[in-house]
Amino acid sequence: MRVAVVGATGMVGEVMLQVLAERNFPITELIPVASERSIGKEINFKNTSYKVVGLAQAVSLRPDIALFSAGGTTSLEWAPKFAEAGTTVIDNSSAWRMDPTKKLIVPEINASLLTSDDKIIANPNCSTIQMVLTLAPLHAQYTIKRVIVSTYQSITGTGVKAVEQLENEYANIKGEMAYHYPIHRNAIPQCDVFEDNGYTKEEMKLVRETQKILNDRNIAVTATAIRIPVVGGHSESVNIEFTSDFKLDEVRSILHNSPGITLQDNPDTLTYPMPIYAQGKDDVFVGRLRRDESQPNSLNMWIVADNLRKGAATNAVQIAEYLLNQSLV
Ligand code: A2P
Ligand code: 11C
Repeated sequence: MRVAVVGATGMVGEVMLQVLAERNFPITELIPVASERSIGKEINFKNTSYKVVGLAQAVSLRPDIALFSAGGTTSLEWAPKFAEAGTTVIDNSSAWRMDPTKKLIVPEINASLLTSDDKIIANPNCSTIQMVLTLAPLHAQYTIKRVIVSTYQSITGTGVKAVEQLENEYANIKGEMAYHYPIHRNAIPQCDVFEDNGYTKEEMKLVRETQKILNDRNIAVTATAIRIPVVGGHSESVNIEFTSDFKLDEVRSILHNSPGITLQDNPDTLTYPMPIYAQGKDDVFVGRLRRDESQPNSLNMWIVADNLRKGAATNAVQIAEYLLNQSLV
């Protein structure tokens, strides 16, 4: 496979390269792509050095697959050009996710929707991926009526600038601000921009993308997304109301047997998921499973995942692996 990584010098792009290498994705030629200012820069991949190229040159090289993580504007303009040249694009931005002609894929849930005609495939938002991965098997069993989610999101979701802001604040250095407010010793109740309804775009991604991936517009979702000074991953407190009742042990066993999920749930041993332990791992970690005693058929749980891995790079590479294994590229 000839694979382009668009945004190869960015936070997610770098993890994409790591994940491609770790999983031994069969790459015959790597094409690292970034903005004009990075052209010519050397990128090391599996002990070989590759030179960063610009988008136009990358299109002309007609890679088999292009993994995009260079922002929505770049995706909107350039993904169609790659697609037209015959390249299959897996796009990590929000540009195409809600386009009814594009598929929004979490491989464990809905990869079987993909065909060789899908030339632009959308990778969901990080906070959505970790939540839907756990919701999907429970929805299949008990039918979800409503989800209430509050997130505690890592600054790595914002990119390099946010990590620099936190480091500067630790060191008491005045520098460029990725957020409107300090993030050290703080919790900012705003991820992404506000929409007209008073929710942030991040919160509405949790609503809309969940319904699209689970292919069920009847699932009611309401979200509050918070940025906290953490680097290892996103955490989520999730309350789920089902149509039918459940047994807690059965929920545990469903989650335990679902691919991509690690159950960490034992109050006796203080076992529960946390971002410092999720960092660098591909699984989604679930714990603090409790029946919501305030109303029928309802469950509380806590979900943690490395937002740069399963939330972005790993999910994108798994889509590429599926395409390859099914001979769709
Ligand atoms: P560059 O390093 O040249 O700016 P992050 O989200 O961590 O800030 O990374 C964004 C990634 O997207 C980087 O690799 C960045 O390249 C790339 N990028 C940003 N804007 C463009 C653009 N207009 N064309 C191509 N790549 C871009
Ligand atoms: C965050 N979820 O943590 C974002 C980052 O829609 O792909 C990724 C934004 C997106 O702020």
